[in-house]
This record gives sequence, C-alpha cells and structure tokens, in this order.
Amino acid sequence: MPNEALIVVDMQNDFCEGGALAVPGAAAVVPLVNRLISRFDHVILTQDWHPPGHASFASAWADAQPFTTVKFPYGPQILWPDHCVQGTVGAEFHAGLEATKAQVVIRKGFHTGIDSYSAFRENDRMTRTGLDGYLKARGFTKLTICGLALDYCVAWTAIDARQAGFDVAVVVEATAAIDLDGSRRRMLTEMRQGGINLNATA
Ligand code: VGL
Ligand code: ZN
Repeated sequence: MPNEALIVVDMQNDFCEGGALAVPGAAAVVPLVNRLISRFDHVILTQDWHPPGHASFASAWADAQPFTTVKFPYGPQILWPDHCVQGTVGAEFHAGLEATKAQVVIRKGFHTGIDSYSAFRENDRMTRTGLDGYLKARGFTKLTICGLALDYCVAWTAIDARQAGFDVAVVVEATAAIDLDGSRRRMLTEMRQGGINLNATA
C-alpha cells in the first residue's frame, strides 16, 4: 500500500535485556517487529539519541534518583538512568533487528535540556522533529507503530501521529512496556480514547 508506513520505535540495545534501561520482554518482540518490517514497503525507524549529561538522566542532577519525577521548565519529567548516549553500543539498534529496509531514521532526544518520547514533538510539546512533514510530503496517511517502550515512546508517537491527522494502529504484541506506576494501563486507555487502533496484529 503506497499510503501506508511502519514506524519502528527505539529498538535499541539499551531498551533490551542487559541494557541501561531494559524493558521487560523487549528482545522477545524482535521477531514480531521483523515480521512487520517484511510486510511493509515503507519503514521508518526512530532512535533515542541523547548527548552525554542529558537533562533526562538522573545522573545529571545532584541527589536525584532514576524513575523519580521532577519539575522541568516544560512540566513534569521522569528522570531515567543514562541510556542511548550518542555513539555508544547502547544506542545502536538491536543486532537482530532487520534495519536494512529502513528508508529514514528519525533521531530524537538530542537537545540537552528537552526529552523526547514522541518521534513528532519533544516533551516541551513545542519542538518538532520534522517527521510529520516528512510523512506528509511522502503521501502516507496510515501509520502502523511498534517497538519500545509501549507506554512512553510508542504511546506518545502514536498520540501525536493521530493528532497530526494520520490513521494510526499500534501492534501491541510487537511492543513491550516499562510499566512505571501503572503507565502501561494508563497509556493504553489514552491511546484507545484517542482513536488509535490497538487491535492490529503482527
Ligand atoms: C524511552 C524513556 C526514556 C522510550 C526513551 O523509548 O520509551 N523511554 N527514553
Ligand atoms: Zn531516552
């Protein structure tokens, strides 16, 4: 289908077992993600890509613990362990990911002071990555989304895609969640209420 594209979110070593911010069950979704990649003509990858000392790292702040929430100029922000630092092995795609077919890689989270869960808009909800313009210029209207983590980067990417006017499906079985304070359930509800199709399969 010329108007359909697959977005594979953050299938990187640091989000997989043994990585700095490992998402339980991440490696197990690689075969499902690869199956989706084989079925789509147009594939876009996203890559979390933080400079060292990024503001979302707990290590960048005195007396701050990972997985706590603090106030940033743009609102509440969860602090994470250092992860997906530009140029490190942790930031590379999982070795089993069929990445060759990708037509574009959208990197995000590279502004030192702003985190970016969504591949469309950073966490200040103002700074745009350009993905919206890219997809529209290429004539895509329907997006299927999979990858990591369901309740952060997948969910926010899906919500922003819907807000940008795309028809959006998330393949939940080809995702894995961090599930911090009930975030998995909460974000599934938000996506469903936002008109995102959660029934697609790999
Ligand atoms: C992600 C937390 C921090 C994700 C990225 O890919 O879901 N989560 N950075
Ligand atoms: Zn990150």
